[in-house]
Amino acid sequence: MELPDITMTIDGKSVPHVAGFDVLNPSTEQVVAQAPDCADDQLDAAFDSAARAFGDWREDLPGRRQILSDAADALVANAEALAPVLTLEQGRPVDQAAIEVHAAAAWFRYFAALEIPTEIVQDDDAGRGEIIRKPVGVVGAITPWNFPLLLASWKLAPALLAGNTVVLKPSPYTPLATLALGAVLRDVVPAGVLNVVSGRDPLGAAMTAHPVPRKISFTGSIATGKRVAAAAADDLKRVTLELGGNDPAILLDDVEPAAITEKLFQFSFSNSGQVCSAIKRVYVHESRYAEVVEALTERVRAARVGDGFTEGVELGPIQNAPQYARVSGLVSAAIDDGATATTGGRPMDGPGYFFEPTVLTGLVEGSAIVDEEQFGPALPIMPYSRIEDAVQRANATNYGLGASVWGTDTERATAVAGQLDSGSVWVNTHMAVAPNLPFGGAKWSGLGVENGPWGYAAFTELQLVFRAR
Ligand code: TXE
Repeated sequence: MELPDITMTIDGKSVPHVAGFDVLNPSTEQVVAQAPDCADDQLDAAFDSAARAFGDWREDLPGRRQILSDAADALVANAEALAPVLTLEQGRPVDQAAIEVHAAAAWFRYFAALEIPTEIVQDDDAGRGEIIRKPVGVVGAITPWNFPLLLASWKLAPALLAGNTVVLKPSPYTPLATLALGAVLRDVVPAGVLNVVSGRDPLGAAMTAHPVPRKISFTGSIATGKRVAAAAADDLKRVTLELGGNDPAILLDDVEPAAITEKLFQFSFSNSGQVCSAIKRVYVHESRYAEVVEALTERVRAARVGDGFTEGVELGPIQNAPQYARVSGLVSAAIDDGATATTGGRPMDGPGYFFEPTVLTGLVEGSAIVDEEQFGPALPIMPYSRIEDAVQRANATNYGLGASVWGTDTERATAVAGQLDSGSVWVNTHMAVAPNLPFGGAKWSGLGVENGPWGYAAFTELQLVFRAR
C-alpha cells in the first residue's frame, strides 16, 4: 500500500527529519514505515510557531468556526485515504477505521457550531458580573494508540474553537494516520495553528516539560497520566487527563439475555477490547448467570478475527507486542488460578498479535484480570446474589471511567446506576460517547472532562468581568 504524506507538520510546512523509528503492522509484525523522530530543535520550532500563530488565531471566532467546518470536510474528503492507514498501523478492520475518520469529522463539525452563551452571574444594584472564556494559549495534545484520529479530534476541535493553537503528538505505535491528518489540514488551518510531531515516548515527556504550552491534554495510561500531572505542576500547566478504565456492567435479575448479547459483545470486544470505556468486567445476577455466560460465549466464539484488510473480519489483532504480552499474561494467570475459559484463552498462531476472544468464569476480585484494566479481548463474567454486593464490588476500585446497569425495569436500573462511582453511568447501553456528551473519569480514571461545552471550557481560562454600578 502506498502511504500518504507522513512527514511532520511544523509552521504549516512539511519538515524533513533526520532520524526515524519503525512502525509495525500488528497483523503481520512487519515494519511498514519509518516515522519521523522529532528532534529537540524541531519541537522548539513547533511550539514557537504555535505561540506566534496564537495572536491572530485567538481574535477571530467566526473564522475559527469556518476553519473547523472546513477541517471536517477535509477529513471526509480524505476518509478513503486515511482509513487504510489506520488499519495498517492499528489493526482494526478497515470499515471500522473509516467510521473513526467520519466520527473525527463529526467532532470538528460539532465544535464548529457549538453555541457559546453569554454567562451573566450577577446583574443587580451592586453591579454586573460576566464570565469571559479566554483561550489558555498553546496546547500540547498527546494521544494513545487505540483511536488515534478520533481521540485527537476530541482535543483539536474544542482547543481550536476556544482560540488556542496546538502541538499534537500521537503514540509511537500509531503515528502514521495522525501525521497524514496534519498534512491534510496544512491547506485548511493557518500556519502554526496546528503542528503535528512524532517521536518515541520521551517526546511526550519533553512536551509536558516544555515552557511554551500552557495546557496538556492527555489520553493514555494511568501511570503516564500521573507523570504528566507531576510534570505539569512545575509551571502549573493546566491538564486534562483521560486515563484507563475498568468499567463494570451490572446485569439485574430482570435482564433478557438474548436481547442484550450482541450489545454486550460489541461494548466489550469492539476494537479487540482496546477501548478505555469498554466493558471490562460483568456482574450478573445468579438467576441469569448460566444463560448470560452461554449466550455471550456463543457470540464471542463466532467472532471473526483476522487482518483488518480481510473482508468480513470483526476483530483485529492486539495493537502492540507489550499489550499482547500483557493480555496473554493476565489470561494465563487467571486460568492457572482456576478460572475457566468458556471460549478462547490462548494466543493464536502467528504472525500478528492475535489473541482468541475469551470469556472467563470462575473468577472473583483479587484476580488481576478483574482488578486491573486488561485492555484486550478477554472478559471476566461473575455472578452475584445481592445487588448491594454487586454495587460494592463494582465500586471497590481506583478506576472510575464508565459503568452500566442493565435491566427491563429501567427505573430500577437507573436507581442502581446512581450508586456507581464513575464519570459516566449508562442504563441498558455502554460507551454512549458523542461530541455533545461530557466524558471523563472519576478517581484515577482521569482529571477533567472532554466533549460538549465542558470540554470546550477545559481549553479556556475563566475570567470574571465585574462592573460596579
Ligand atoms: O500508554 P501510555 P501505553 C492503557 C492500557 C494500556 C496501557 C499502556 O491499559 O495497557 O495504557 O499503553 C505518551 N509524558 N491505555 O503504554 O504510555 C505516549 O508516547 C508524556 C488506556 O501505550 O500512557 C503516547 O502518546 N507523554 C488508554 C501516550 O503518552 C508520554 C489508551 C499514551 O501512552 C510519556 C491507551 C511521558 N512521560 C492505553 N510517556 C485510554 N485511556 O484509552 C509516554 N507518553
